[in-house]
Amino acid sequence: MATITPSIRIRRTPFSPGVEKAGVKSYTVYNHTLLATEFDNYVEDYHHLKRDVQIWDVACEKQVRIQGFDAEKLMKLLSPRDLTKLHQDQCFYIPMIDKNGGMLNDPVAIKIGINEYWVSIADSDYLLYILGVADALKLNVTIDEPDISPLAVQGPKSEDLMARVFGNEVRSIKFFRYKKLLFEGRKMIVARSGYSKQSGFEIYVDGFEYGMPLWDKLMNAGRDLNVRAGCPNLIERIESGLLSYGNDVTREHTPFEAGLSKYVDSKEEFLGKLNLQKRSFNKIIRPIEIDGEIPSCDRHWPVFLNGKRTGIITSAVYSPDFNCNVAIGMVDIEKAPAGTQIEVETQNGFHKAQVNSQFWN
Ligand code: THG
Repeated sequence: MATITPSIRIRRTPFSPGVEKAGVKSYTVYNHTLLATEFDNYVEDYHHLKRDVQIWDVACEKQVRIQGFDAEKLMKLLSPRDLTKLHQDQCFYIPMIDKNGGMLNDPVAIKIGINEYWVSIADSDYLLYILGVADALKLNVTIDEPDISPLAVQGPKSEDLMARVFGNEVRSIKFFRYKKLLFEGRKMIVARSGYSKQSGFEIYVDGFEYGMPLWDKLMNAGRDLNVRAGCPNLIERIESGLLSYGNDVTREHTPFEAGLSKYVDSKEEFLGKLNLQKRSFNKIIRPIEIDGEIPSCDRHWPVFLNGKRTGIITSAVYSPDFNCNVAIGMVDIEKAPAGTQIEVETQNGFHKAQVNSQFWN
């Protein structure tokens, strides 16, 4: 197998030495930054995540910081989600759209204060878009990418491990809320969130130099909990229906097609509002079960209904717990409801498949 040539453009993170020491097997590149994809292998990593606790270097989830008098105004212009409901100790998952209603990113937004928000971005150069909007509208804000690196602690034993390092206060943090807790005298945002459904936390590590000390402290404190280095797991995230921007959803799709309509509820003006409301849509994200042995999903797999194209598969993998191949597809909303028998064409040929309603709820 060929490897990626290391260079400055492909950024390392504060936790890279820990990831390497743990024996990372493969990486992807996300926001121009290294992101591990496998340590042991997808299946072992998956069972371990669902049983124990893992430390994830997700520093690639870069923070776009918006500060200043117009910060809230700008956030409301960018977001179809009702941000009047976002409290000062809270995070919101938000679809972000362009003027035509197409998805540009699906970050987690964090309200730090009246005049400060962090946008924890998915894999698109979303800082550039925010900067363009702010400059064009002459808003009174500064926009930058601070030295803040998310570290995720995920898995059923995550709360016990976090309590050993940050104290019992972590136990009272509610889902998608945060507290500012001390690590080595430095206040850091600790949220109950993360890119898995196995429960967990994200620490927004404030300062590169705190990265490895925190990594090591968590690893040492969790030995008897069988803590390991991990990463977002392909199998677990498809089972859980967590979308991957750039894979499952792109600018071609509205939040409705992405299955994110519950996050479109802003009553105020936002960029693209009218076009989003006017734009018709006939496709939607659905869970799909594919028969037979499938290769890795590194290209769109066409989906057929009675021999006619009816959509695409964008992510797929074998799930040991569900004992079938789980997939995410964008299919015709009317012609392919749950239960529809379809066919999927992979690089290895045709497979019988079924639109499902069961793995996500
Ligand atoms: N954490 C942080 N930043 C991120 C991600 C993250 N940025 C990039 C990427 N991941 C964004 N994508 C998602 C997708 C789903 C969720 C979070 C980020 C998620 N969704 C919950 C769910 O679907 O159940 C619920 C969200 C809600 O109710 O508001 O967790 O993982 N910091």
